[in-house]
Amino acid sequence: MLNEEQRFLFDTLGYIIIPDLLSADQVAEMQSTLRAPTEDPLHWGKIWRDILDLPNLSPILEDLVGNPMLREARRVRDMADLPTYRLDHINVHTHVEKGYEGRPLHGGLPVAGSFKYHDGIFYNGLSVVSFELFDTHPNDGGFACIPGTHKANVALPEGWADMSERVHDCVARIAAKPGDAIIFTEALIHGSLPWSVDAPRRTVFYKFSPITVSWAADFFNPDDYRQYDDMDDRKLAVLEPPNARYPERSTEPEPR
Ligand SMILES: O=C(O)CCC(=O)C(=O)O
Repeated sequence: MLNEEQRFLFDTLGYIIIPDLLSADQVAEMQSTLRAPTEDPLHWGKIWRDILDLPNLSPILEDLVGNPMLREARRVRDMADLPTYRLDHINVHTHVEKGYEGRPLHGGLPVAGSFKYHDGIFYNGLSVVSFELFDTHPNDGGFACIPGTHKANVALPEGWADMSERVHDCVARIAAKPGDAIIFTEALIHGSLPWSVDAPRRTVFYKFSPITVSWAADFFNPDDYRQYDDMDDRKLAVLEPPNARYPERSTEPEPR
């Protein structure tokens, strides 16, 4: 789970960086199996499915997007410890080359995500884990956000969203090295800076939602992935469509 410093930073800023979340080998495996983003990345290789339940990521997602009440109810009933959040969709950016104009600032309440903190519990809507596969130095381009705007009450001023010509001083340029994960709520106002160097930018976004919620109109079907030996009940649970995880539902991963 997040430590106290990370909890403070996520609550205050709307994002955190987890250094070295992926090992050099895992990054190399992603770089070598990356394909056209039109295909389902979960069929590209084991690493793409491993990300569904990494031991150093899942507890953080439980903290940010999971459902502690459901987790406790399952514990009391001696049921399997399945993740209490779901994969909403995956985006893979392979189009970012020198000259890319960037993607305007977007997100924010209540358009894309939601954010609340109460009694020690985070209630996040759509939340993103972004993995850079190459270095993104702060002035080369990459992820940008206006820290704290996941709690903003006032709309983004006219003309600030487009970052192709001018980036307002309040926009933070967030650099990451391969293997780092940037975790942010879609309630945060964020976007992509213009990309200005010869090296490409390749970024993988796994986006998670609370179990009953979906941003995407299409859902994963756990049955499409049961054929892989590396899939287990926890990974299948992350791929369930939105539902309250009531017992004996048709998509329940545990043996019926
Ligand atoms: O380029 C980035 O890292 C930002 C991506 C983004 O805007 C998003 O995932 O919604």
